[in-house]
Amino acid sequence: KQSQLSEDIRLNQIGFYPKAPKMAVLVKEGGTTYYIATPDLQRTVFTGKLSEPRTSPFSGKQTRMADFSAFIQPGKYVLWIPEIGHSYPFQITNQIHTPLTAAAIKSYYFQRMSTALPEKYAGKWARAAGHPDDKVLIHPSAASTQRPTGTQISAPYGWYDAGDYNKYIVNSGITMGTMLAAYEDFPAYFDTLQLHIPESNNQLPDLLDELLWNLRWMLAMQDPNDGGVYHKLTNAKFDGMVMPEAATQPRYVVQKSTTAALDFAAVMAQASRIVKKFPQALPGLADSCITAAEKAWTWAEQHPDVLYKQEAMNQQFDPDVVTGAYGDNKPDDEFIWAASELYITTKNDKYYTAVNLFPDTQMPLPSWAQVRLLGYYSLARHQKTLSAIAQKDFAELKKRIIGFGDELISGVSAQPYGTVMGKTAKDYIWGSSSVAANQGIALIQAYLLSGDKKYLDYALTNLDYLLGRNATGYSFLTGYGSKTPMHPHHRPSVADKVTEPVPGLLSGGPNANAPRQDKCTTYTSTIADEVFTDNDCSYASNEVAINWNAPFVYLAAAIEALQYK
Ligand code: G3I
Ligand code: 9MR
Repeated sequence: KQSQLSEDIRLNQIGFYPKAPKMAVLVKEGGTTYYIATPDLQRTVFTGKLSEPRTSPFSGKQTRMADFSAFIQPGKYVLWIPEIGHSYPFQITNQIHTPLTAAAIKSYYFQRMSTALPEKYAGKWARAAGHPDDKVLIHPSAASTQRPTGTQISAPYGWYDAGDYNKYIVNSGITMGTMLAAYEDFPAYFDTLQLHIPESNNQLPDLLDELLWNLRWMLAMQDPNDGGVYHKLTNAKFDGMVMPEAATQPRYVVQKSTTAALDFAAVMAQASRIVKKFPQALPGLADSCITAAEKAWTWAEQHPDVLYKQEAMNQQFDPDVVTGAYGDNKPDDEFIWAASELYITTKNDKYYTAVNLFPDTQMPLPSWAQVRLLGYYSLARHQKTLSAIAQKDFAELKKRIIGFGDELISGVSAQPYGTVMGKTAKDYIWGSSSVAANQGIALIQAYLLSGDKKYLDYALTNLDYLLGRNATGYSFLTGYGSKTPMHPHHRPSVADKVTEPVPGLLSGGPNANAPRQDKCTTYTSTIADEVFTDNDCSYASNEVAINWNAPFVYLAAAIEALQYK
């Protein structure tokens, strides 16, 4: 009998709700019976049979499932297969994912710019302030009559985008939109969620306090002279792997773009109606936000195809800017998202009629470059308050969102890990963890519109995926799980003297193309769902990013708020 730990048993390394599905996956041959046992293996509390083998379409490897959903007794356990060994310990309890949900939001506090993080809030990850961003240069690509090249503007605060030290409006857009949506869908859950941040004792929910840190920066990215929005605030080149305070290269805002203006408009419109509920704590902010949103929208209507093309920009202007591009050559979906949010907040039909809401039959999964569904989700969420013009489309919206849920879940029960994530190798792109999380959000939306619990169960399979039920064996959220990334591509985590990386950050996850993209040499597999390396050279599989953490926050919070009682 094997009583040692086996990494061949893959499961959510945190645990399970008493009354929800519970699955583990064995990726090795041997054994037929499994036991749920106390961690000392002294007492077995449940016995089950492993399933018939399933074959991975990517590797041809076989897996077998242990479905112990019928076991509902709270406690701390391992899954034990005498011929194989035992799993990491896990817990069965209600609120199992609340600590990690709070940590995933708190990770944004750790990404704050222009402020020191004192030990009181940051613990051993305390650090000095970086990037005051109060003397930001207008790059020649952004020069205007009122703001010629070299003009200084102030645009402090905001979050570091990822493992780098820049801030990008497009990526902030989907990040803010996703977390504001989480708040709109589950306000009661967030109203009591404590993050232990400097604002924790004020009148606002901590989540909103954290989002305001980035909102205030975004507002400063709008040129008050014309309503246009600078695409990003950045160094010319990426910094070395140093702490924020040591990264002191000149900062620029670069040219305005249509996608930045529209993502900005969407976020400001959405934020406006949310902060309006807190007039005492945030006097005037709702009005500032909606004014900013309408001005940005007007600019975008006048400039519908000012795309961000970094190489072309560098042909024309100096210095060359080679940081993240977030270039996107199709602003149609940004128009749909911005129009939807503006319409919901202002109730002005002109926004609704400005776009073709259903340009095709596609339901494209959200990503930084594709935000159409953010508009759909918001319209569905606010159905009851909308005018007749939108009511007539509601049936179509509902049909599409539920249909998308059906498409995501079809065939999943035969998948090697039984997760919605990974039905196709195409899921394993740069930032694949956000693919899993965004699929989860789509399923939560299908659940909210249909009331059919199967969508909630399938959403949970992707949370399980992210927390360890996957082909790499990692729980991708730093600090949460028995095997989590220790070396993410995250400058503070690399440069500080602390062994553990900053907690609550979601690693990008397996990316079939990663070795060609980051040239890191420690990958050990070429199979799509396994191309991952816990090495800080691996920005294409092991970086972190605000737009990946955000759907994780949504998914984990939604599942907690809706948890199976
Ligand atoms: O969507 C296509 C897919 O259809 C195709 O099959 C696949 C093949 O590789 O590529 C997919 O596109 C990839 C895309 O990410 C997926 O989102 C591109 O190849 C890949 O180059 C692209 O990577 C982006 C990366 O920047 C490089 O530009 C990531 O999305 C984006 O998250 C990442 O963002 C960076 C910022 O630039 C800088 N800050 C850090 C941040 C995170 O790494
Ligand atoms: O650190 C950068 C990371 O945030 C980006 O995602 C990545 C791709 O744009 O680039 C990283 O910076 C690397 C640069 O592209 C090439 N030289 C090494 C840099 C740090 O490892």
